[in-house]
Amino acid sequence: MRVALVYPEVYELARFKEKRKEFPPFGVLYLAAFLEENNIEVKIFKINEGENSCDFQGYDVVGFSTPSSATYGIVQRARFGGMYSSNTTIAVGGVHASFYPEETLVDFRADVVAIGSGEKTLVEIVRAHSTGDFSSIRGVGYLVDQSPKTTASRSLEKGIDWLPFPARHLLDESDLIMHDRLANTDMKMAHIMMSRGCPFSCHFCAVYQKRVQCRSGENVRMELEHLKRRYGIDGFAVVDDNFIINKKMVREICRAVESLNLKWSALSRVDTVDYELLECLHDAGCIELKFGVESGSERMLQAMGKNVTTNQIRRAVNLAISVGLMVKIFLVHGFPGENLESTNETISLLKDIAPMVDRVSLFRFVPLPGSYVFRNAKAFNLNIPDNGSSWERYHIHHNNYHWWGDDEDFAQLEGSYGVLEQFLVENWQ
Ligand code: B12
Ligand code: SF4
Repeated sequence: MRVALVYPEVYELARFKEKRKEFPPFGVLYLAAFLEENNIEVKIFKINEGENSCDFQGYDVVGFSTPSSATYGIVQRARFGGMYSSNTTIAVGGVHASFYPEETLVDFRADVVAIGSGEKTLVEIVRAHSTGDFSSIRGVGYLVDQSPKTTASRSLEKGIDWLPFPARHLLDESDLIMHDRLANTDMKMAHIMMSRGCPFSCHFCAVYQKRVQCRSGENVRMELEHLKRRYGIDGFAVVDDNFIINKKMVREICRAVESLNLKWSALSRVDTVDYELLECLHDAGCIELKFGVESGSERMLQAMGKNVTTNQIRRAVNLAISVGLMVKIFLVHGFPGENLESTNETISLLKDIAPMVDRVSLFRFVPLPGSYVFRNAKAFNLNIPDNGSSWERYHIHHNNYHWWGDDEDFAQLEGSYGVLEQFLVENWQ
């Protein structure tokens, strides 16, 4: 059996305009590793705006990964621009397919769509290739007489130590090893995932898996030892959406990696850290913590369902600095209800914490398909384009798009975004 796995390289959106490489595609790397562990041959194909007519002849299963809705169109074009053998099984998975399996089945003319975590599902799909009968596989969608049908969801194991390490050997080293992605250093580094899932429900976020699955310290240490030996890394970045959820796991990982003498960074909410835990991170080599701050306006924090206060933000930043960590913060501007007043509140918070904040990333709000705000578009008064085509509904792009409110709201939003952006440029660049 031969499987082709297809993933979209970074999409030119927002700050990714320069086409710079960000993280490796962990979804397809884990899928490929699990296929190999099951003695199934696999090759990874990268696609982007320009390169989307691949030759898939000779592959029994072609699996398309839709990591975000933003790349839906690119992946769709690759699906229809490719050359196939006559009996190929077309499978689609990823965050977008998980949220919208039925539309994905139809739009991709797919034989089967995987919903959620895909390793075991894909191996079972490959085994069902010869019969084309996917009905006994959990966590999939398929068409019966042109109508989409989904099977019962797959239960998630408590831990994920059973997963093989991502099949990095299938990609070029330049896709994996980077030099300017760890805090403000130029250290040779790699990315690593230590957990899956996030139980929080921030309204703008489209994280699919709510249940958290962790790795043990020992398992993480083994992967890092491999990365040190194979690629000679000096550091790593934890890519988990929200690394600090299970404090016991975090402490265990810190203890396990401490003696490797690697420098690293991770993401966290502001309300899950305490002094003792931050010290533990620092002692284990963590040099930078990235906080999802989002806004300095209590009203906007509440509207976004963040469930944190500006006092918690100040406290977390102070604590991180006091143990010797560098701090990066993420901001979101333009969630429904944002105006000049809330933007000024954000600027005022930033003025207070500026001396302690090393780096800032500013994102403009977009209603991500699958997020709470997208699913409750009416309640938030969102203008989601809808002419009946999934492509139009899901192709999220933001620059200058008028997502909510009237012309006056939009003018105020654009003006206040400019003020905030200018403030960041003056203080952090
Ligand atoms: C790493 C990451 C990135 C990297 C992408 C790296 C790459 N080369 O693909 C970077 C930083 C570049 C990035 C950019 C963007 N990202 Co991003 N990103 C993530 C993040 C944090 C982790 C993805 C990941 O590796 N997950 C771990 C793997 C193991 O899970 P997985 O990818 O879902 O794959 C599993 C299953 O889905 C399934 N599966 C996947 N593919 C397939 C295929 C088949 C055939 C089968 C059977 C199964 C299957 O099996 C896999 C293994 O279990 C996710 C959050 C998240 N937790 O998923 C956001 C996330 C996917 N990103 C998001 C967004 C919005 C973006 C951007 C649009 C941001 C922007 N403003 O520009 C861009 C778009 C880039 C793109 N290529 O699409 C959103 C997507 C929401 C949505 N509905 O669109 C997410 C969910 C963040 C969030 N919480 O809201 N991103
Ligand atoms: S923004 Fe972070 S904390 Fe909130 S739901 Fe998404 S991953 Fe979880």
